[in-house]
Amino acid sequence: MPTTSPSQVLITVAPTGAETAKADCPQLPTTLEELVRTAQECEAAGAAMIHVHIRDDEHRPTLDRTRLRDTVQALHEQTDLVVQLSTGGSVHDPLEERLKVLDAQPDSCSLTMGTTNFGDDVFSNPWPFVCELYQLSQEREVVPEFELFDLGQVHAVHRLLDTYGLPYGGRVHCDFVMGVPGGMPGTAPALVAAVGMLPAEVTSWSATGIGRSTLPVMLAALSMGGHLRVGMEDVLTLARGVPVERNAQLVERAVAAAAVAQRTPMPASDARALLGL
Ligand code: KMH
Ligand code: ZN
Repeated sequence: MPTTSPSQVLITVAPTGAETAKADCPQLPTTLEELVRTAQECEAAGAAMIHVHIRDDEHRPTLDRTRLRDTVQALHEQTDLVVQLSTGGSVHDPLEERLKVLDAQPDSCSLTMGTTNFGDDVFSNPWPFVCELYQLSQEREVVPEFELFDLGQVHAVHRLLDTYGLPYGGRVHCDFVMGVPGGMPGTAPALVAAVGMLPAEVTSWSATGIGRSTLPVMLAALSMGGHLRVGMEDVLTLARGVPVERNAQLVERAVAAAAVAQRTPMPASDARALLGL
């Protein structure tokens, strides 16, 4: 049974990602200090969860386990946010390294439900890897967020739950990542189709649209009672030619859009109940 009010909206911030180079976007939070400051600003603006990709000293994506642990610890100490580590990493990360992300003991981990063309690259998620990561999340008591880039991946959630049962915590939270070149488009009809295919076990879902699909997906998700993911992992402009300067601007915009739909940002404590933490 939902313990949170339908008038609330869970806002997840994905502040960094693995695709944008610091040199191209100096305002991208890539150091631990920048990440923690960003997390605090986004929490103050209304975010309840943070989806984390980390960078090395040269600002390149890394899955270094010590850094991941330090990051989880710093975010826990300095914010109340639910900390979700990306197990997607970058398109170049080996599958074995991605499994080891759970060693850093996050609250939550992303779990992508299938392989997707990702621009000119391939975001590889073979079925045996998906199953291994899922079982590891159950064993380590980490709540997965199922990342769904296309309709086949929505169907794969049925298959996974039928085979391995419910996630740790007993709740099932999905996130539609739309508008990736190679995945489903970031449009209202695609979101309607995807939500209609979710298994009955799903207790909550959010959506994000990459690039110019960010606003259509946000507005469609709000109108359907969904939750929101925003952040510089997904979009780098507020409007054509207007760069995002701080991730908190994207959270503030989501809060404003939610207010039009008479929905208020969910505090992290309620997000924990929603996700089964
Ligand atoms: N960086 C993308 C290849 C996730 O975080 O789990 C994968 C991604 C999904 O961002
Ligand atoms: Zn990610």
